[in-house]
Amino acid sequence: MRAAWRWFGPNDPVKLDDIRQVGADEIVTALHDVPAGIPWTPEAVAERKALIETTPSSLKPLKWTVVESIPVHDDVKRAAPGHERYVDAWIASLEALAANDIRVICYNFMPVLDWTRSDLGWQLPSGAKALRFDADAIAAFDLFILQREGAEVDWDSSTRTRAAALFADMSPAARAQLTANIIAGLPGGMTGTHTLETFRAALDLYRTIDRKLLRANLIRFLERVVPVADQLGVKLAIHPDDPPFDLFGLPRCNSIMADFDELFATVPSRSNGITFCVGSLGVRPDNDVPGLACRYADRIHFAHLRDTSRELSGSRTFHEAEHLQGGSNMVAVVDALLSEERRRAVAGDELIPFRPDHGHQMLDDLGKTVNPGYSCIGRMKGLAEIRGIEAALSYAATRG
Ligand code: DNO
Repeated sequence: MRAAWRWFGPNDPVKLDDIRQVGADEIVTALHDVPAGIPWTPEAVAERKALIETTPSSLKPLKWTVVESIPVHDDVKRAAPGHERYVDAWIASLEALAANDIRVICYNFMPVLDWTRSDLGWQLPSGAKALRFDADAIAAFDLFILQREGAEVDWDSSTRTRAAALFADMSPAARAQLTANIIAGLPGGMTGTHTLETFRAALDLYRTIDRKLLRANLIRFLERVVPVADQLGVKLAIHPDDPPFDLFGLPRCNSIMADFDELFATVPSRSNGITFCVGSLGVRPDNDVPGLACRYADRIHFAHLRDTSRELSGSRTFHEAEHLQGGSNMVAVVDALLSEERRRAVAGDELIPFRPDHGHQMLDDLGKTVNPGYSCIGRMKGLAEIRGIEAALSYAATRG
């Protein structure tokens, strides 16, 4: 497997010279400063690539191989009038990347929000900090801060009761912090930052769009971009919904096996693939994550190897676990990826780039200003553990 590392560009507190030391050879990044809907130029991509790949002679080179992400403009997700120009811009970005020999593109199709958490620094018993999705806090936001019409029917009665108690106990500062965590944008997020007013307005635009329509819009988008990807040898890797269920009345259509089965059956080209994100898929007890890795093996163009733990049966609360301690069997997932790689090696296909994701904030990173989920040491620990699994399984495979 090809070890990669997400880098947010020149302002990332984790520098390229740090990344040379963590055990990764490839860089995952994007032109994060270009807003959704604006085409990336070949020159801008070349400039960023040169920044990453120009290496002092005594040091190990890094290579930019994966883009995470080209943002899909929200108008495309709604197929709003005039959205075609944003599809054209997406295609222009894809062409600019291919012109620079960057051929793996991660993207998502979640309306309005990208990944969502209630807590960005939840203290673990070890003293390290994790990201957490506390369903009670999210419900408190939905019911009492956002005061969304119809929110009551989306939360079961015990969650509503706990949410009310939680909200009553929260200080104004805690309420403001919760709001910011949910709607003010997270690192690498592909959606804008919101105030309560703009968020309500964005939700409103989805009133008539359900899961089925959203999927139809995704298919429509893919019918335009996949032929270009086919022609340029670019792999498209959709990121599963995070979390993998509807939120704030917004539909999500890439959460479970039935969603991906339909997506791949409708647009069968092998360029139409997946970012296999273990932690996102694993939030659903009905997702057999190693089973999905086997099922979609030849469409896995990129992998996010991190894991999550569901906290309470019947509730949607989860937190980011240590990379090998979550609810999915990471060893079985890596085993599935390695067996797919043996097939690819014979076929002459590219091996799978993967990155560790959402590390804990720990040790010297505690107290530092970091991109939540993207501090260095926790991710480096996750990467080391995954590389350990890979080494052990590869050795076992040579012994038969
Ligand atoms: C979070 C990331 C997501 C991901 C996008 C892909 O840490 O996994 O922001 O980059 O959803 O488009």
